[in-house]
Amino acid sequence: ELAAADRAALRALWKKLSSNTGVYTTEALERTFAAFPATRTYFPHLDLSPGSAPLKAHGKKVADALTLAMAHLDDLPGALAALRNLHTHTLRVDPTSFQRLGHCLLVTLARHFPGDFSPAMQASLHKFLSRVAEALGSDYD
Ligand code: ZNH
Repeated sequence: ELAAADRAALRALWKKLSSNTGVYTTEALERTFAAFPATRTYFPHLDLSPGSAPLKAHGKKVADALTLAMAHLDDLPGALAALRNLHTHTLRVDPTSFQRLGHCLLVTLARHFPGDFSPAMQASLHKFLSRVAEALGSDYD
């Protein structure tokens, strides 16, 4: 589970992102769609070209959900219950796609916050993103 040290590191990093969370999640989405084109298939109705308005809008929604998750580190399943319903029943997102988005978010944050990205920070963030993916409906670890 998320230890006290994980939680403290995660909260500190998220605080650093400040009001720019949407910028980073949008970059993570761009990286995901570029590096793993199969993930695009969930968004046939959206313009996913880099910098597009729908991409930014979606990035902001994902960022806000992660901010909500950060505020409920001891109850991620509870905090994300409604989104779980969406991702399992309606969208049927596969575990691999969650893993890929998580991977790209790690790369994005490592690039923007190199000084904060110790192996311990990476491990805490990986744990967090895995728990979020689990809460949203995937079983991957
Ligand atoms: Zn998701 C949507 C979150 C992952 C796909 N999403 C969504 C939203 C949110 C989210 C918040 C919105 C909702 C409403 O509106 O109500 N996601 C999220 C998160 C995550 C995710 C947090 C992780 C981390 N997703 C994901 C993935 C995928 C997806 C991986 C695939 C690839 N989503 C999706 C879709 C949608 C969503 C498709 C819908 C969009 C539109 O707009 O239509």
